[in-house]
Amino acid sequence: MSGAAARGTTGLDAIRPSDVESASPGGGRTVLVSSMASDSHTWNLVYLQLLINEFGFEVVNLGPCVPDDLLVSECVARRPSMVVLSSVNGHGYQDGMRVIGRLRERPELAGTPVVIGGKLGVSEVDREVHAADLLAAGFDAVYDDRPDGAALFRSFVTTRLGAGATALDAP
Ligand code: B12
Repeated sequence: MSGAAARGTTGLDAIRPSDVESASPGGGRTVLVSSMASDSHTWNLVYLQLLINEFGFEVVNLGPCVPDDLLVSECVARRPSMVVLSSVNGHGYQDGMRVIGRLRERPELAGTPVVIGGKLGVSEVDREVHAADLLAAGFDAVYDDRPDGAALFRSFVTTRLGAGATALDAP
């Protein structure tokens, strides 16, 4: 009998993110990647997982359409060294402004680096204002549809988490 079956859980329960074996609760080298409630896009998350693996971290990827409560509970349970949120459907600003408040109100997550990136809105208008709002609300960095986003993100990770050289450093 599987562990999930032994606990009497349903099929859906059986694949809860907290059952992912690569997770290392509280581990200093684990980064949590997630989308937010409205966004069903997935390849952005796969891309981020591979990129962060290259930085030398384990990744717990919660996937798309993650409800706020699940995101908060997984962050509190796992205590990742960083939380990376991604949104490309155009609602990232709204989702991000809501979610960062939920994360920061938890004392366990008050000092955790949390960044957001992707295509956070549907137009260029107000992009800078929205980025400033997100920073003021508690994000440590915002990467909104920038061609140099990956390089800036690597720089942030190196500075804040002390990641080693990566493939991006190759000539
Ligand atoms: C495939 C796709 C879908 C698929 C998704 C399937 C799946 N399982 O993932 C389906 C058909 C489901 C879909 C649905 C929708 N989509 Co769509 N989709 C796309 C498409 C064609 C490709 C996305 C993709 O996979 N890219 C590959 C990944 C690797 O790249 P990426 O997502 O762009 O992410 C890159 C960067 O943004 C950045 N990045 C992302 N996150 C982060 C985070 C950090 C920290 C950093 C540093 C960088 C970073 O790095 C990545 C690599 O460069 C894009 C258009 C396009 N050509 O980009 C539209 C697009 C994203 N979709 C769009 C829209 C509007 C929708 C819908 C709302 C359409 C609708 N009316 O229903 C829905 C949204 C549903 C929802 N609830 O979210 C818009 C978003 C508009 C905007 N933000 O301005 C786009 C841009 C199309 C367009 N030009 O209008 N979509």
